[in-house]
Amino acid sequence: MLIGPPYGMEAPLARTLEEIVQSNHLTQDELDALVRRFDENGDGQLEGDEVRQFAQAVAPLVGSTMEDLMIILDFYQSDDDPALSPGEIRDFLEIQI
Ligand SMILES: [Ca+2]
Repeated sequence: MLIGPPYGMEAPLARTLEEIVQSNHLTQDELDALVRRFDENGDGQLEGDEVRQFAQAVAPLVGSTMEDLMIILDFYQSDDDPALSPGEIRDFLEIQI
């Protein structure tokens, strides 16, 4: 019998967040898994506290602070929607850092 994490079916990330950040490229699977990791209300986007958690996780990997990252993330808002969509997260991870 397989004993896995409580949410069992979740695909594990093949690479760590640090490796993804350093490579400036992420696959669709990696993007999906990342969004799921921080998307607490399950709406498929990151907003409010979810964005702060994401920024907090990424900041030390890029030698930045969470506050600075929050400002940078604002630039990646390609629409009026205050939430970060998966596409905006991809742009941020592939272009900014
Ligand atoms: Ca969300």
